[in-house]
Amino acid sequence: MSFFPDVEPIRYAPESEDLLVFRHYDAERVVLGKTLREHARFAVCFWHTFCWPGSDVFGAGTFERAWLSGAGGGDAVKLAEKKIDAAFELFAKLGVPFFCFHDRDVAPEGDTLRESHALLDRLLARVESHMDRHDVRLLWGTANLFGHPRYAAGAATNPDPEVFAYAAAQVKHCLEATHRLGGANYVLWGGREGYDTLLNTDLAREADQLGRFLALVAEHKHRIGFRGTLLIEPKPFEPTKHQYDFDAAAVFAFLQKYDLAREYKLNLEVNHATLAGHDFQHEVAYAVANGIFGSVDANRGDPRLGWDTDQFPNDPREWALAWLEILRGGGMHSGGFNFDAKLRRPSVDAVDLFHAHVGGMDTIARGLVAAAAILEDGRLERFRAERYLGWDQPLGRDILAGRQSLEDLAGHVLANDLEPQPDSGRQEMLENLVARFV
Ligand code: XUL
Ligand code: CO
Repeated sequence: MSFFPDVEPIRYAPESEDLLVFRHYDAERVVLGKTLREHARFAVCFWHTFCWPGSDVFGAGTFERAWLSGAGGGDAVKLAEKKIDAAFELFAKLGVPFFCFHDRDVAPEGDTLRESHALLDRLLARVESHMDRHDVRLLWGTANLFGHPRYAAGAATNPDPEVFAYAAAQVKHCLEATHRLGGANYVLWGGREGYDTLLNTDLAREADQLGRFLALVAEHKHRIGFRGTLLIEPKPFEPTKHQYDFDAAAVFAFLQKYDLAREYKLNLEVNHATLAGHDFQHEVAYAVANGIFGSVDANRGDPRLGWDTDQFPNDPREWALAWLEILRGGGMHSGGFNFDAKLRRPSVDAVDLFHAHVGGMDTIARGLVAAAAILEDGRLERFRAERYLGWDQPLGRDILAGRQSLEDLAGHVLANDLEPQPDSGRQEMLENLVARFV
């Protein structure tokens, strides 16, 4: 049975007038020594694409999907099976090499944790059989530690240690399932790890709890021999007023405090960067500079809306700038580009899922091709390198090597009557240079 009978596998056809083709994502095209498929490692997520019915806080779901209701009745397991079948049909037709899921996306929650584990195992067997037949792998798995009411006041940071224990049991099972499926990474987004008011919150205590939780996850990863990367996904707020994993810098400080910086990298999401008041490029550059860049949740926010709109990417320039940082850092390793993005509610047809992903993949491919061309052109890199040349001279080298005290530096300036002259930063020229490629 086909869930998308009207959609043919998407082809790369840059000259075509058809709107359901790739115009930029030529998976086999090689730039900087790798194919676009290998560079981008695209992934489709289960939650927005297959689980979300198009509801919002003001209204019910707008999408009619055979795997959410309808034929087959309300049997939750039957529907979950259909959802998995539909997902793999979409992955294959889009030609994406990866997918991502939360435990509760693929299997309904049972009455007890034991039952939830059994349901997940049963449904993941179906996922595995699809993975055997299609060339699709798991980019990352994650546990949903935010949906159930037990987690309303946090999971690891809950005032009740029994909730911590429950979350630990859930993550243990999901990490093991991710390992079984050969996942390349495991993600921890701090769903409700944060607070709404300090009147009832002991911030220092909650940080220690979270530090302990993440240490336990890392320990277990090694115990079971999972070789994938552990990733933390920063977000500044929503659902809580203040999320602890605010942005890349906050997470890096946290990881260092709890001696976890060798165990975790970051899964950076564009819309989360926007909410934190950063350009996405900044978050990527910061993570690369500190050796914690891991993976990307690809989407976009709205410049006038202060919440997580999770729209599909459509700005090649934004992606060219992000790619520049990623490529300077050596490219993607275990990570990839996961479309953590959803349709707008009136986009009710299943074909809209294809238009959305095709546009997102094309946008990111365009950014990649542009960034590779900028690097090959070399002028941007040369300009930046030359701007710092002084630091390769004796004065700069001595300062960084700790061979100059404040006393020495003051003496140097006074003895030589130094009056440094500014060199132009040439921002406008560099913006024009980038515009030539995007
Ligand atoms: C929430 C969000 C999540 C994580 C996975 O804003 O981005 O979907 O990516 O839990
Ligand atoms: Co995300």
